[in-house]
Amino acid sequence: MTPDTGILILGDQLSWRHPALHDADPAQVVVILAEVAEEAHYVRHNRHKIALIFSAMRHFAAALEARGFQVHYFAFDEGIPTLFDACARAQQHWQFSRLCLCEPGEYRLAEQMRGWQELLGVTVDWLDDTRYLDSPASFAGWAAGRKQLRMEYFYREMRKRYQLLMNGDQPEGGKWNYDADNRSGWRGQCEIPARETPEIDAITEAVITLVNKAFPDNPGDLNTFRWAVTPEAAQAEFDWFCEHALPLFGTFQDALAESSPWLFHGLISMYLNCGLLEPLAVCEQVEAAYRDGRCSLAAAEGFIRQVLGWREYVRGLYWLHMPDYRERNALAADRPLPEWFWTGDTDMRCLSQALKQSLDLGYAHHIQRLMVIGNFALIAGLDVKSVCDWYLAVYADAYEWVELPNTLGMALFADGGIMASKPYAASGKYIQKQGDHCGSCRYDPKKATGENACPYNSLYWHFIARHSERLGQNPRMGLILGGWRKRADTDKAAVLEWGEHVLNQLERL
Ligand code: FAD
Ligand code: DLZ
Ligand code: SF4
Repeated sequence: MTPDTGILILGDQLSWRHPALHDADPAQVVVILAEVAEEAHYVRHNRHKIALIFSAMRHFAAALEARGFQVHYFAFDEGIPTLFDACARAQQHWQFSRLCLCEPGEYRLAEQMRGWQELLGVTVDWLDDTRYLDSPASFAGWAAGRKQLRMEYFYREMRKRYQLLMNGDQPEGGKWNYDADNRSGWRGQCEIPARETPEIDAITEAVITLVNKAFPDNPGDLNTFRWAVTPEAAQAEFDWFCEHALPLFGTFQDALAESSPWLFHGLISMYLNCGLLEPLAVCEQVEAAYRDGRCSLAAAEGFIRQVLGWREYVRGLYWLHMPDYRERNALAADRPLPEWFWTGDTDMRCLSQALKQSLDLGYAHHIQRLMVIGNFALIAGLDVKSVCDWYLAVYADAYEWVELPNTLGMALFADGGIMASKPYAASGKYIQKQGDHCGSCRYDPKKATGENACPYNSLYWHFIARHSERLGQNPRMGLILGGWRKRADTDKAAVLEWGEHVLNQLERL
């Protein structure tokens, strides 16, 4: 039978819960998947991200066929420029009269897709992405009329809505948030469990060869490719996390370790974001681990807050504030990105390690992204657009809906406080407290001036001083500003002068 409907499935929508697949009759539809130049090139994506998506797309296509679906797959070497071209070619071939699209994760693509009905001359059905736990419309309703948006209140609503870690209408354990239990620094207190690499099959091998050849200038060392590319393999990774890492996830959530890029983190954002794992299912599995006594309440709550709270909250903010959001630069930060952001070659040990693993592995955990790399970009006043493009490029889990609010809003405070109630600025003292990098660094975290002084220290005070007027209006900055103002004038002048010196030689740090 000739299909009357085309269904486009994007590289980050590889889920059986895709709204168009839900009750589709395989005999009536053709599913289109396309590896295209525009999506692969709109930033210098990490090779890990491209390889993960292409391999997961190819595996998903095979699984669709196994369930009886007709699939029209465009491989990268067919040279299809855009997703629109792929749909147009598939339509010419199959002559379907209806195309189903599920709302994409990026504003850029959503804008393009709005013109497709007219350009293709077929009916385009636009479906909500029901894989998320909140919708942009529902978030806008929650946000309407509130003077200030805060994740914590949104999160409480979501806990009630999904009855996660609840006793009736009360939070399990009597408190909503156990963040205070989740701040231990890393001093090698215990063994970090070793992780195994999921199987690399012939499909993934072929994709790795293709990506190495077609993207020679992109970051990413595919000799270290370690990502699952099917829902089953991603689930096995998550099961491993629940058994081996979840019990200490909360305790070391904010830690930084020389010996491990992963610590006790989930390594699941890349799967949640492309459809291989479902957010509600992972939260339920973690709650079950807590209820069975396999992890503490602080660990379970800490994890669920990230997925049910932060992840949905940033998506809500993105759609609420786009397209203006990406133009914001509240602190007028415009200093060029040092070249070493693309190599990791800096003597700052914490930063070098975070940059190198981001570039090579396509992964850094939250505190590296926020308090090592983001914090440096914030206090050095690096150009907001360049920093956002860098984050969108280097991580295997990066899509604008989640990258932009986290980078522009949370890390750079460039939205003026929509996302964060105060800038996440910190000196070397914080990094020293949270981890063990400083012992291997040529800089001294206790010094603020002089050749071996930790650059984070003078840059931090330079940041506070140059934005003191604006930050003075923020009650949460009162103590810090008060402390700064009370310091002796000579002391302040020396730190600021050194900070200026550091800013003038960022490339050489
Ligand atoms: P875990 O520590 O195991 O956490 C579990 C899950 O919680 C994550 O997989 C993720 O889905 C969710 N989560 C945790 N924090 C956040 C958050 N702030 N926003 C959204 N989801 C969250 N996450 C992305 O998925 N893509 C990005 O492009 C991205 N860019 C970021 C940029 C900056 C500057 C910062 C500060 C954070 C960014 N994050 C991003 C959020 C977070 O750092 C990653 O989700 C997390 O590090 C992924 O690793 P994990 O799966 O091991 O997470
Ligand atoms: C990130 C990405 C890449 C690298 N390549 C493709 C692709 O070739 N085909 C595709 O359908 N999707 C790809 N993606 C994911 C899309 O960029 C993503 O769907 C949009 O950015 C919306 O989130
Ligand atoms: Fe990072 Fe400063 Fe510590 Fe070096 S001394 S590792 S730059 S915090």
